[in-house]
Formats: sequence, structure tokens, C-alpha cells
Amino acid sequence: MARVLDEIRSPADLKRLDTDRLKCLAGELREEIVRTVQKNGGHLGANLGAVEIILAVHSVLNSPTDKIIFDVGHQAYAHKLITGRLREFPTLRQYQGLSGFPRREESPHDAFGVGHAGTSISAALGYCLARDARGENYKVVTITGDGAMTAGMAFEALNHAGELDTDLVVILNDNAMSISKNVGALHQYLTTIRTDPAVVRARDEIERIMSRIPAIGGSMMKVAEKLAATVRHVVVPGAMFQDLGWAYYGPIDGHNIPLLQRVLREAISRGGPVLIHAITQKGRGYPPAEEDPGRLHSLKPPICDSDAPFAVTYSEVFGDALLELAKDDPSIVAITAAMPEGTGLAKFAEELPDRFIDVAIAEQHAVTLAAGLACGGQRPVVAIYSTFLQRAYDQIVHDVALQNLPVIFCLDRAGIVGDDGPTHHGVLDLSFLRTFPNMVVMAPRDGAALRDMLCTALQLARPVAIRYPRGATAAPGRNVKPRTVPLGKGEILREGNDAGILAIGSMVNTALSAAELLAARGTAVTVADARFVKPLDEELVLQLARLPGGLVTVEENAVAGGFGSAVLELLTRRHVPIERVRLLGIGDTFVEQGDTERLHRLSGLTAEDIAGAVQLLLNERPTLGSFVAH
Ligand SMILES: Cc1ncc(C[n+]2csc(CCOP(=O)(O)OP(=O)(O)O)c2C)c(N)n1
Repeated sequence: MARVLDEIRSPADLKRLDTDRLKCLAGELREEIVRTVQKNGGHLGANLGAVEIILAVHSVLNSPTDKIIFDVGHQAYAHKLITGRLREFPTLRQYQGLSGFPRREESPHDAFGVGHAGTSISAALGYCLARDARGENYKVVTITGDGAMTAGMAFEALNHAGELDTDLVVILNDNAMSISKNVGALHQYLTTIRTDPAVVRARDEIERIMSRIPAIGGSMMKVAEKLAATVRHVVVPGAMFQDLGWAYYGPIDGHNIPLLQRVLREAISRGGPVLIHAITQKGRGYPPAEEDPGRLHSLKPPICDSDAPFAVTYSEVFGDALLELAKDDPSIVAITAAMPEGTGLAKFAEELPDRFIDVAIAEQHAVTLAAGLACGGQRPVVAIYSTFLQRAYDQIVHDVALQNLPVIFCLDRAGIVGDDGPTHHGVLDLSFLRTFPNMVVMAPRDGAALRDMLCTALQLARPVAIRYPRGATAAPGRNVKPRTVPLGKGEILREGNDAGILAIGSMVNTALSAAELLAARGTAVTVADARFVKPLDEELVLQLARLPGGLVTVEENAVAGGFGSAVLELLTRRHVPIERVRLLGIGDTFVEQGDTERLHRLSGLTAEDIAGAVQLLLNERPTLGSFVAH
């Protein structure tokens, strides 16, 4: 049977569809999303829950003239499917395929690029102010999750917009879930609105009134006034949004398309900042995701063989090690910003709930909270993905490093993460962390080293960052006790007299493979695991730089300001010539999405690339200033 979806070339086509056809389209969109995510991996629950909101918004607005701005953006698959990207949808999250998030370069309908949470209202307000200043006349609507609403930026934007007289509609897509269950007082507040019997009665009344509003016509305003009075009577007193200067409509059923359309039209005609509180169900329409929305938040692409020999992930090693250490040290506190599962802390949360803190999507707060905890005598361990810690740059500088506080940062997903793409690769952390005075920066080459580094960090009375990649590692031996690593000491793993390879973290094993390739070609290299980016093992660096063929540094981080740059700084400080030094790492570019193996290849980070760099060094005659930081 012909699908409605196949008739939708652009959102303008939605305007021809009646409610029944829109409902049918919602079902087809869900089927398309489930089918593609099962094949390619990707975000499932949030996308399924946002289908009706997206259809309602697109059928009322005129995108791309009107601007629809997503938060986080992993709810936008239905939006992609109805904005001319149906044919390309099978390429979702693949190399050179459709992004899993809105991207401005992908479509004029993607009004703002996203991936990190909490940006929608700020970006939308920027659009509104630009529109007003330029005398333009388009509408701006955000689709903002209840999780995203816990981010500091969302509060900052609510605060700002609430005192401006600009037309902006925020649809709060409230499914009571972040990735896992949402947390915090705002979440409690929204839950009260959702479940308080008086509010539920008011909501039913609103829906009854709204269902009587004609699509067009003069009585609309009157009915709307009655609606507003009802809302004010029951919901608004003390309502946070109203107190901040926003008109508040809701809560309404976020799966009821005609109701959403009517409330949105009313919100637009009202003017000023308006928040529509829409209740949705994460995973809607796909029973496994409805039953376990946390687990089916996202799916991984089908397992690739290279993962097979490994039983554990770095996240698991970290979570298990911290739990064991915390059992012996009652001052240890684990902190996450809405990622208990992703960071491997779920077991810790279960076994030591009093020493586990989930601050919601509030990375900046997490860091300064940790600083306060450290001042109060606790040992905070902050587990945040590398890419999301970028948010908390100043908190690390000003609140932790400047006061030399013993806060431990555990940065998961450091390096190239794969199909989530440029918003999620964690390739800048070494560059920024190593510039902070007092900070120790380490990167383990495997799970056992991660445990050792965690143990080491707890011995140090200063800020420490440990960064490790996404994915699997060999399980550290159960009976092997973690050891402390001497501060600022690397480790030589293989000796050879021709040249040196100094690698850090995830690149150490690749460097060892490069040494094998070189050995087969008759070249003997020394391979060392630097372990520390800061403080650097000066002796080791000098020793390797003096090998006749020179030295190649390798890191899964930007070359600019990264580990190799630190090595160059050291060598120039010690007046060692640097013309026989090569830096391998991520170039001055945002790495695209794709499978990690391909992205490593494209970034020049394979064993063959490292071996090639060594060989080039050996073949080249040294010329002054010939080092390449690509
Ligand atoms: C700054 C930041 N921190 C953490 C994340 C990881 N993350 C992705 S989605 C998500 C939950 C978002 O919840 P919500 O906004 O309610 O959207 P939903 O998935 O429920 O639609 C989190 C924590 C992120 N994307 N950005």
C-alpha cells in the first residue's frame, strides 16, 4: 500500500493532510525510524516520542522560513524524514551520510546545529532578536526536552527571554526521562504538574476547550482567554515559568496532533515568550522501547568482530574500580551529569547511593560542586564524557585548578567516538587540560592502566584528569591489585635503536603494532607509553628525541596544543633540535561521523601511518624547521 510518507517531499505537503492522514504518517515515521536504527544504530526512544510534536510543528509553521530549533537534536529523525531526506535516511550516522543530529550544512530546515544539551532556547532567542532587529517576520519554535531544561544554559536563556517582549515558543517535550530517569527539583516540579489531580483536571478542561476552538475564526481569542483563566486558576500560581515572564500552556498530551496544532497556533498568536508543556512517552509506539526507555534510548550498530575478544568497556573498568576503592575510602564521592549508565557508575549508584550524585545535565555545576566537596574534605570523582566537559572549562580553571583542589576528572569517550560525529568526538581535552597549572593529566593504554591511574589519582592532593576512549579493553585481572604509577613517569615497552615512538593512551597499542610493521621492514624502534601528558616524563622524552632517526609522538587528540605540542615545548625549552620530531594526531579540522576504524585511517592514526612517519623521518635528510604538525 502506498505510504503517506512517500508523498511528503517537504513540510508544505503536510498542510494537505487531515488528522487521520497525519496519524497514519506518524505510524509510518515510527516504522522507518525503528527499521533504520536497528540497522545503523542511533537514538530510538526520544525520536519515537517526538513524532507528533514534529508533525504538529511542521504542519503549523512554514519551515525553513520559520525556524524550528531542536535541543540535543537526537529527536529530529522524523523532522529529517519530512524535510526531503527520506531517500538518504538509510545513510543515517554513516560516513558521509545523514547526521544523527540537525546540521545547518545538511538542510535549510536544520535551523541550528546541535548535539550537546541545553542550547535550544539561547539559539532561538538569538534568532528572535536578529529577526526583530532586521524587521523580519518569521516564527521561532524550539523543541526542548525536560532533560535539556535542567542544563544551566536553558535557565540562563529562560531568564533572559522572560523579560523581553519577543515572540518565541518553547515546546517543552516532557517524557520524564533524560537518558535515564530525569532528576532534580525541576523534574519534581514538572512531575507535580503532570500528576497533581487538580492539574490533571485542568488539563482535561483545557483539552476540552481546545477541541472546541475552530481552526480559524473570531471566537478563538475568547475561548483562549477562558483557557488562560482556567490555566491561571489552577496551574499558574507559583508556576515557575509564569513567574519568570513566560506564558505557560499545559500540560497537554504531546501525542495529540490536533491539540498540539491548536495550542501552538494560540501560543503564536498570543505573542511574547510562551512555553507549551507537552507530555510525551519516550519510546512511544515500539513496545520494547516503551517498556525499557532507558536501555533503548539508543542502539549501537550491529556488533563488529573487532569487539569480540574484549569482555569489558573502559567505562565498566572505571565504574568497578571506583566502587572498590570507595568501599575502602568513605570520603570518595562519585558525580555524574545525567550519565550514570554511560560513565559506568550505575553499579556505584546502586551500592553506594549516599555517595553518588547525579546533578542532571549540568556539567559546570558538577565541577564546581566537586570543588566545594573537596574543600569540605571529600574526594570527589567527576565522570563526564570528554566532549561534555568542554562546557566546564572555566569551572575547572577557576574553581578547581586555581585552588589546587583534589578533584579527579574521569573523561570517558575521549578520542574519536564514531557515528555520533563531530559534536561527540572528545579530541580537545588534552589541549585544554594541560594548560591548567596544578593539573595532572594521564591517559591509560588499557583497562588495567586505568585502574592504576585512578588509584594514583587518589594519592595525589591536587587536581587530576584521566582520559580514556569509548569501547572495549582487555579486562584487568581480577586478582591483580591496582598499583600506583610514579608521578610523571612513562614506560618503555619495546626497545630499538633506530627511532622512537612516544604514544599516549589509546594510541599506545597502535604504536606497538607500528613497531611490528617496522621490525618486519628491518627498522628497530623504541616504543614508550608516556602515561602522563602532564607532568611529562622529561628524561624519557629526551632519551627518545636523541635516537638517530628522531621521534614520532602519537595521540588521539588535536595536534594543536596537545600531547605532541607539550613534547615540542619541552624539547625547545631544553634546547634540543626539533627537526626530527613528527606529531601525529587530529589535524585542524572537525572529524566527521563514521566507523572509528575509518576515522582513524582518515586522521592518519593507523599503525601503518605511524610506521610511515618513522620511515619518512629515517629517509629524510634533516632540515631546520621541518616538523609537521598537520
Ligand atoms: C551537555 C550535554 N551533556 C550530556 C549529554 C548527553 N545526553 C544526550 S541526550 C541526554 C538526555 C536528554 O534528555 P531530554 O532533553 O529530556 O531529551 P529526550 O532524550 O528525553 O528527548 C543526555 C544527558 C549531552 N548531549 N549534552
